[in-house]
Amino acid sequence: MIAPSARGAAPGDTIVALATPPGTGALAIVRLTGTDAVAVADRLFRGETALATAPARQARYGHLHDPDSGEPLDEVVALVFRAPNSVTGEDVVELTGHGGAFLARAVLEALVRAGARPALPGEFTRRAFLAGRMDLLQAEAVADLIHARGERARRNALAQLDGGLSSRITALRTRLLDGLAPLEAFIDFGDDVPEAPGGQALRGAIDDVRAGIGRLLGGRTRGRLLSDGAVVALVGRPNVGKSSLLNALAGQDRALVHDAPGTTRDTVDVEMTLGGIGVRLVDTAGIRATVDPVEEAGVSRSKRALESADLALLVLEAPLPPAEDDRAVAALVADGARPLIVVRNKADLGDDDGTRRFSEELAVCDGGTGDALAVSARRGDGIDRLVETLSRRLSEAAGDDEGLTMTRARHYEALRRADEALLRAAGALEAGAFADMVAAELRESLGALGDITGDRAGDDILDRIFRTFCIGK
Ligand SMILES: Nc1nc2c(ncn2[C@@H]2O[C@H](COP(=O)(O)OP(=O)(O)OP(=O)(O)O)[C@@H](O)[C@H]2O)c(=O)[nH]1
Ligand SMILES: [Mg+2]
Repeated sequence: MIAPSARGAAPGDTIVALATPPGTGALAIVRLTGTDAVAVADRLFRGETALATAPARQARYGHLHDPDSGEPLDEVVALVFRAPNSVTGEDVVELTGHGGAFLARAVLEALVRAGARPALPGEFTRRAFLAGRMDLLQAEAVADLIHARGERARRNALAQLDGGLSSRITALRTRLLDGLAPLEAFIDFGDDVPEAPGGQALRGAIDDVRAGIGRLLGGRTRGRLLSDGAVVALVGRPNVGKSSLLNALAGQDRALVHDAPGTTRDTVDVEMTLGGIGVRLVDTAGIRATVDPVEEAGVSRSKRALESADLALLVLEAPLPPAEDDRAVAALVADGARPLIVVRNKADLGDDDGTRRFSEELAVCDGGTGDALAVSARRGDGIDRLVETLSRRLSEAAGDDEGLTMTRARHYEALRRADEALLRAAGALEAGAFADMVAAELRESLGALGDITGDRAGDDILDRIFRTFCIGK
């Protein structure tokens, strides 16, 4: 955690927002934070005592009245948190009332008339950050937690909120500072120090930190899978049953199925969760050489969908021997660019030996996992096993459960800057450059690492990050 002084004083004006989802519910919580939070709430609150004299963190029962007309608004339980022992580091009041959309709006509006300002998206979390209650990685984890699209993303965000990732960045910075300190001493007091500090120790520190950065950079795919979800493309020649399979996997009649080859033209998406990861399953047009310009456009879309997929599901037709078109599609998917699962559909009509061998060979060239499954989209045979296999492969692609994966492009960009500066520092060291040149690169790298936790984040960066939050967070 970084001292508040490093980030400037928190703005003290009092803001208010609904902390629970808008709409009708059992309860609605309205939250105020700021210097006047208690005074503003007291303009509406009538209970045994005023909130100004209420002990912190103890529920107080009372009623809210309109500050102008005195008309009763709602029955509430009020909680007061006093600075600095609150989530924002300021005085905070939480008013829990009955959950009605209109009611909550009336209370909010009355609190604004009593002197509060409606909060901007993410403004509560931003104040927590400015007060040094959390660093930027943790603030982002709050947003990630709310928007988590699967169990793994949720776990990762929670670990990030706990500061797991922050302490990793801090450890890298400490190691770098240890290397930099003797160098700075030499630059400042060179006259009293006969020789530049040993390049060996510094080199060791640079190598260690670069290795640590490399490990974090290696989690990029994993991070993207967690935050954006995975794209799984169903590909194959026309009429093998891709659309039928999409419907079977999604458990709904989503894509048009027909016995005429070339039925699907546009890609069709279904969102689902597999292996704890949000998945967009994409059905594509059957791939074959065609003279029909519309079908041809569909085939191009299929190829594009395949290129951007994280996993390909190649569909073959079990009862028939492999066709020329099957081999052509197989050549497209088996390029090692992404994991591949081969499915032999229509197994209810038979399982051709040639196609079985062909599918197994393809699956083996994908790393020998042998994920070549016989299924029947029509009867539902083998669909459970296919879901299991998909979940396993996606969960492998999302990596182990360290819960310490960076999920944002911002993080990776900063890591890359830190690494490039270290590379330059190592080069300068090697070339016997002046100590202050090496030190400048090390400081640059330290700064870039600090950007990840938000040590020198300006308003523009904070605006961009907190804009994606909901109001009330
Ligand atoms: N017997 C049997 N027929 C199936 C099965 N799956 C699909 N079919 C039939 O195969 C035909 C083609 O199915 P689609 O799902 O439209 O095939 P597609 O691969 O999406 O075809 P295109 O969109 O033209 O590329 C339809 O008549 C389906 O009813 C299956 O498991 N068993
Ligand atoms: Mg189709």
